Formats: sequence, structure tokens, C-alpha cells
Amino acid sequence: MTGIGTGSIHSHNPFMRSEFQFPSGFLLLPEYFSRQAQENLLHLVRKAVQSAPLYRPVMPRTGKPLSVRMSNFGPLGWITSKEGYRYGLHHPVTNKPWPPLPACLAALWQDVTNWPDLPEACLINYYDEKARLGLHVDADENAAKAPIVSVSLGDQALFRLGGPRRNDPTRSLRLSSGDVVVLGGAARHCYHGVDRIYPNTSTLLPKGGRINLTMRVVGRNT
Ligand code: MD3
Ligand code: FE
Repeated sequence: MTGIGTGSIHSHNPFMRSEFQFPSGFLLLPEYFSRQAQENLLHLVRKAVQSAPLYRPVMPRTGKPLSVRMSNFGPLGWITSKEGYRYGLHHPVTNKPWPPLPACLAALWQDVTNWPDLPEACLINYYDEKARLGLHVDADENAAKAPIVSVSLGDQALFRLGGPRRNDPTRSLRLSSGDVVVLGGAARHCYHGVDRIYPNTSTLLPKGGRINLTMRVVGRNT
């Protein structure tokens, strides 16, 4: 079965890939934050991780550690354990409440979304030069229609965005320090991950690496 008219040439031809289309609701705002604003934000993250230290989360079931280290601004924080993923009121190591969301992040949320409520959780991810984040969907929030807003600080990352199914075509883009990404609508439910960090691409963090902040509305009963 070769050639024209078999009807199967497209699906079996490895050179014929379906094309990536940006999901609706995906918005990249390059350099939303000035250098000065990035330094102010970094200072706030540093203060937060003094009381809520970065810790290495583990995969549910296997207990395998992730390479990304995490903390949160509250009131709620996203935490992982062998029992699974959940949102909780306390830091898993110190058992203290999470530090509050800084006003400038609340202001960002109000500037780039139309969502009536403020986010309850802001996950702080720290990537050293070897850290990665595998392709996943964010599905632990009850408020599935609320957007997510992300801020990148420090070294550039190769970010990969796919579609609602794991095997959908993907597109890679570099996220740089000061960039903001808004994930609303369909984009909110798309697969995504971080394939690599590009060392020495920013002078913001003296020891290098990348910080990503993601604000989320969690919703009822957590
Ligand atoms: C696309 N963080 O914390 S931020 C995560 O760079 C996460 O640390 C990545 O994925 C990071 O869960 C990506 C941008 C982002 C956040 C949430 C999304 C992109 C998204 C949800 C759906 C689709
Ligand atoms: Fe995610």
C-alpha cells in the first residue's frame, strides 16, 4: 500500500506531523518586570524562603525526589508527599503557615487577569542548572476555570507547551527573567514542562539558577 489514493499516507508518513497551535488563553508578556522590579521581587522571595525554606518535593507513591526545589506564598501551599499532591496551610518541614502573598504579586494578578478573587497559593520553584520539570498538567486546583499566572526570574529556561493530551504536538520557547505568562481558558489544561535551564544567561541571581512563581486559585474544600 504505497502512493496516492491509499488514504493512509498521511497518518503513516513520519514527515507529516500535525502542527502546534498555541492554545487559546496562552499569553506571554516578555519583560513585564523591569530589572529593578525583578530585584525587588527577588528580595521578597529571599525573605519568604527564610521562614519557609525551599525543600525538595517527592513523587507520590515512589517517593523519588524532584530536581526542582519548592516553597510557597500562602495562605495555601502546593505540597507533594508519598501520599500524593495537595494544597495545605503549613510548610511540610517547619509546620509553620506560609508567608503571605506580596502586594506586588497581587497587583500583577489584578493587572493581567479578570478573575474576581486573589490567588490563594503562589508556588515558588527553584531550578539549579541541572533541574528539570517533566511534562505534566496542573490539575490539583478545584477552581479549574481560574487562570494561572507565572513569573520567571534568573536564568533562561527552555519551556515546552503541548496540548490537552500527552501526545499532542508541542512547541518550545525560552522564558527569560522578568517574563510573565498567563494561562487562561484552554491553555490552563495543557501539558507543559521545563526541559532545561541555560546557565549564565542572567545576572539576577548571584549564584545562578532560575526561580518561577505560579499564582493559583485553589477553590473550595482544601
Ligand atoms: C501551561 N512551572 O509549577 S510556569 C508548575 O517554569 C510549572 O516552573 C513551570 O509548570 C516553571 O506547575 C512553568 C508556566 C506555566 C504554569 C502553569 C501552566 C505554564 C502552564 C499550566 C498550564 C499550561
Ligand atoms: Fe505546571
